[in-house]
Amino acid sequence: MAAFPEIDRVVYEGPDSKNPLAFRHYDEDQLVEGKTMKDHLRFSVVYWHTFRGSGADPFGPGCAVRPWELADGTVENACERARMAFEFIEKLGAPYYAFHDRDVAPEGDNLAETNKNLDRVVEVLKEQQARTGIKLLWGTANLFSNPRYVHGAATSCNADVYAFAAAQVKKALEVTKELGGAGYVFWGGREGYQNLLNTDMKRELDHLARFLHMAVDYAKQIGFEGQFYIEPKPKEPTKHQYDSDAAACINFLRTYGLENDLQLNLETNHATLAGHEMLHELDYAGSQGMLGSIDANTGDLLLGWDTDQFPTNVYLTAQCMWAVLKYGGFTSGGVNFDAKVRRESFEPVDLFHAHIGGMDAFAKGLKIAAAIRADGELDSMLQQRYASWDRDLGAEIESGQHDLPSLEKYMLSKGEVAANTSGRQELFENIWNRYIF
Ligand code: XLS
Ligand code: NI
Ligand code: NI
Repeated sequence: MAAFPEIDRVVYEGPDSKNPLAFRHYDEDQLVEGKTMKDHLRFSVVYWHTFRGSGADPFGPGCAVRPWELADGTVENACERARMAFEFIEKLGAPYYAFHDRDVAPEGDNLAETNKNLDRVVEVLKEQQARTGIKLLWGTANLFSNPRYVHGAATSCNADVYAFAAAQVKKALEVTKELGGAGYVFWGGREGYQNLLNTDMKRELDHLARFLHMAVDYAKQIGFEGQFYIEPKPKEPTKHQYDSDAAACINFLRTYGLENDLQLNLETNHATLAGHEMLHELDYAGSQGMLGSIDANTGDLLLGWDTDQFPTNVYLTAQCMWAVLKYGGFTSGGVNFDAKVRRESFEPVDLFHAHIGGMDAFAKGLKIAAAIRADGELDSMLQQRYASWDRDLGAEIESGQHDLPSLEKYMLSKGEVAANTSGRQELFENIWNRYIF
């Protein structure tokens, strides 16, 4: 059965198109900096929001009309849903998708049955991947929805829960490998705390690190070569999540010797919740050689929680792609729409509008970022700002030729510093805007 019989493959029609079901900027074969847009952006559709999101919120149940929710709870329904999911992704023209184990298949009465359910749906996913050429960007395990994870998973006070989570990750790694996944994500779920009085933070962090090491070891054991990522988020559901932002994650990974095995999967609205701009997170991770992938979305600053809306702001998408290009582009990662339509957008066609808008915003952002880089004006202004570090004293300090006494001697003889010049922030912003409008 088709879920979207009235919708054809979405195609590129150019900036003048008024067709709501066409791309105005995402032309997958167009070359940007010598690479197709498709290969730059590596768009991915998420299973959880797009195919499992119901629109439920704390004030009411779901109201989304979804042709694939036939008899929820059965494996047959899950298989049929998977076929319809691929119909959507294929019609949209996205090359990748991502899922949690529990998005695709229902739990059984025990772990063995649950694994069997997953295997059955994975067969369908495999057949659909082969039919369409759509690939898995990353897999992950849901270690937060089931009530057993009430105190967390890898940071639970209950060792049995830790073992269950480990078994779940083992299986999720196996199916991710089976489906040729390019990566595997750890998002903290409930790995954090609500109250420090009942929390042994050091012990929980040690356990989490041990858990990640076990995953890395098992991947090697089974020959899974995908990239591991950790996804920072500062709060929700706990008031403090251990993976709070890029800097905290990198510190954690380095402390526990995991820095060569995991990169970061950065999500826009998580950056906002952490009190950072997305560009900060991308630039920080990139500067540390750890920028892996993006969960593309945006929040609503007037609401203040993780609303996971689709990104439509070209200023934001241009900044994202500017940072991605600066650090050499995606290798295993991509632009993964960890985003959901708002509750009021409950018809199936809204899923197309949302993704088309996000893809066009990112395609336009990519073109803007490439144009800024090609002109080089901002780059040379930035270089100019640091020019004192390219010669004489600055160059000597950078190459390690100075210490405190030698700098004192230099300053005593010079008396006062060379005059500072303006930071020209408004000019930098105006030049950036020239490429936007
Ligand atoms: C939740 C996270 C989650 C991860 C995958 O806030 O963004 O969706 O991306 O577990
Ligand atoms: Ni995410
Ligand atoms: Ni999120």
